[in-house]
Amino acid sequence: MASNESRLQQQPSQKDAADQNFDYMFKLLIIGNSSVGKTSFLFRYADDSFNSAFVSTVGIDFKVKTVFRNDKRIKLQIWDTAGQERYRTITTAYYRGAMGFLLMYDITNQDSFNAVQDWSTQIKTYSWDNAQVILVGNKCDLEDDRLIPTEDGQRLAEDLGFQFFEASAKDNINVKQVFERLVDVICDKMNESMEGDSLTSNHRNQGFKDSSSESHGSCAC
Ligand SMILES: Nc1nc2c(ncn2[C@@H]2O[C@H](COP(=O)(O)OP(=O)(O)OP(=O)(O)O)[C@@H](O)[C@H]2O)c(=O)[nH]1
Ligand SMILES: [Mg+2]
Repeated sequence: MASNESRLQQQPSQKDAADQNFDYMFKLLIIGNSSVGKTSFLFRYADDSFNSAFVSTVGIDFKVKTVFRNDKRIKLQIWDTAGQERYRTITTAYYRGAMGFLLMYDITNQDSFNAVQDWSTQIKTYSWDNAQVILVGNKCDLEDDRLIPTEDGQRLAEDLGFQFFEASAKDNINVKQVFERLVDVICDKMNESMEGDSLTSNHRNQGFKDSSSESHGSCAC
């Protein structure tokens, strides 16, 4: 549960973490090899900030963000995992109960793409069957250094049954869209399984209650 010092200051305040004002809580995880840009992606989404220095995550960290769907307040509790192998036991312990995953690779890093299959297996092993996954090819601003063609990412996502985006935390490309899509597919899945007890009802079945004062995502419904 540690993170580097400079980023600790930007963790959600205790007030945010304790705020009970929400209708649903979605637990999301960002996973993938070290240095693919998981932390950068989360900081871009939650704080609209970007740091070009690489400070590898130690263990696991999280941020909260609130979005709205059908006038319902959905608190996203977004866990940023360390990609380094040595933290794997800690990070996989957090998979349980996650409703959605961003599985990230770096379009300029072949190893990170090759590892996607293994990360997918980790999801199947440690999380719910119903967990929704989006495959994200990050660093699409680095077109000159690209090693993974877009089509390869698309094909792999199709094979694994995941949705697919290319994105850039640095240039803020598709960052919000990825999270919005993940929320949408989770909502769709919930509506399917609830059969009528949909998001329009006052259904508070999630374990945490919390809210962020940060900016709200727009409703894409
Ligand atoms: N050009 C470019 N660089 C990026 C992008 N996203 C992240 N980076 C850089 O890539 C490096 C690694 O980013 P991190 O976000 O720390 O990577 P991580 O996946 O969290 O790594 P671990 O914490 O070790 O698992 C940093 O130097 C970032 O500035 C991007 O979209 N484009
Ligand atoms: Mg990190």
